[in-house]
Amino acid sequence: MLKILNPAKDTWAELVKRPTKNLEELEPGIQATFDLVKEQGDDALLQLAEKFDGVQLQSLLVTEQEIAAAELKVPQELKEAILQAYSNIQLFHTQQAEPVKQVETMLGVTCWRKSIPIEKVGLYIPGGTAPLFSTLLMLGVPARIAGCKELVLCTPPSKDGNIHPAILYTASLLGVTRIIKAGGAQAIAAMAFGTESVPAVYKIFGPGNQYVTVAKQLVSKAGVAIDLPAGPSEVLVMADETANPAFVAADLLSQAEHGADSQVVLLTTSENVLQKVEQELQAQLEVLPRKEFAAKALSNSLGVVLQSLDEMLDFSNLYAPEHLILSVSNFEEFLDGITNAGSVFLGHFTPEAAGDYASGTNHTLPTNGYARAYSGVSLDSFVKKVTFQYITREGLQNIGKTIETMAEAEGLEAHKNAVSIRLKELDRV
Ligand code: HSO
Ligand code: ZN
Repeated sequence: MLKILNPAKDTWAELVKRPTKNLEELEPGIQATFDLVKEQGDDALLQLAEKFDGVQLQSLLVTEQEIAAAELKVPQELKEAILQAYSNIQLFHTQQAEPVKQVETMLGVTCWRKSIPIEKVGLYIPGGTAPLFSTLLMLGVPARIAGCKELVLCTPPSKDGNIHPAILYTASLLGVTRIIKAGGAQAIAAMAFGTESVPAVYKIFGPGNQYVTVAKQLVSKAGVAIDLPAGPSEVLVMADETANPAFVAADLLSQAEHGADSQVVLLTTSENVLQKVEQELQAQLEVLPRKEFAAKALSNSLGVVLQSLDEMLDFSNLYAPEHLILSVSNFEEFLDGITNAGSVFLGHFTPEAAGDYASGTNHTLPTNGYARAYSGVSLDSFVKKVTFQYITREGLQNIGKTIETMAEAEGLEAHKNAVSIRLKELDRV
């Protein structure tokens, strides 16, 4: 962890920059994958599963038997944990639904807005070193609450051609319509353009490696919506003298273990706290199974000593972290000052892992400074908000002149006429 003591304010903008990667060079290869999927459909997916996942698949689609077999493999304790998390996530996201409010803006002019589910959504769950069934819950639960009709899941198979049983168990709880053994850019292409087995969807969600990230950016240019511009995970912890260094280190490591490119930041007013956290980091790192990833991530990370709590807040707002943990005694005093963060964890007993799994909030959040303007995934991500209006005859008489005057001033005579022609008719009868 790079240690920085009282950096001058004019250096902050440089400090909050994430280690950037230029992903544009991946585009031609991904475009070639897209072309293959468009031309050869399922066959392309089978060929690429052999090439990239090292497996000759009998079938792309997961069968009912595979789901039933997976269910037997998930330990009871894990099933209960998944059900508890499901219930909390459902409770929190159900409350995000907005009641339809009809507003009469002028007498006889009524407007309202209604959420309509996106009919077909694609969920991508990466393979690799961690089977992220928790991410499937974070995407599938709000999709179900929103009322999306088709939930298509793509996830890469392991070398034996199977998908992790907890992913299949979670998918079956959610009533996922179709589960396809496909990963990488080819899975994104299949969900965007459709193949014999994979229905084309209108919006694609979920994390992934660089290839998946670039593939999502490319399909979004082609008119398929995506959830968020994804980047490596990050956490920023603000710690005062009351912080427990072991807790702080554990939180930093819980994010660092995601991947070598994760970034963690510690802000503190106390050099003593920074020193103790560093000792704890070393001790806790030693026994972590994913020590290699976490150590690499720590080497890109920052420990910054600042002069006051207010300075910590300013720095954090400039950084706009995906996760912000306030390990301070008086967190209430900070709440109004937080302007940029994906999700915030308050006090000494609220680990970020709670939000990652089970408290109820969503863990698909804006990274890489996007928290300045983007929100995390929520119920809203799975709906479109459609406005409606109804104008009575009297209403048009009330609002007509305003529209005519404005249309005329913009030089748009046909717009004006759409009102005038009706007003004339009303005058006549
Ligand atoms: N912290 C990750 C989500 C996750 N953590 C999934 C554990 N499993 C999102 O930044
Ligand atoms: Zn996590």
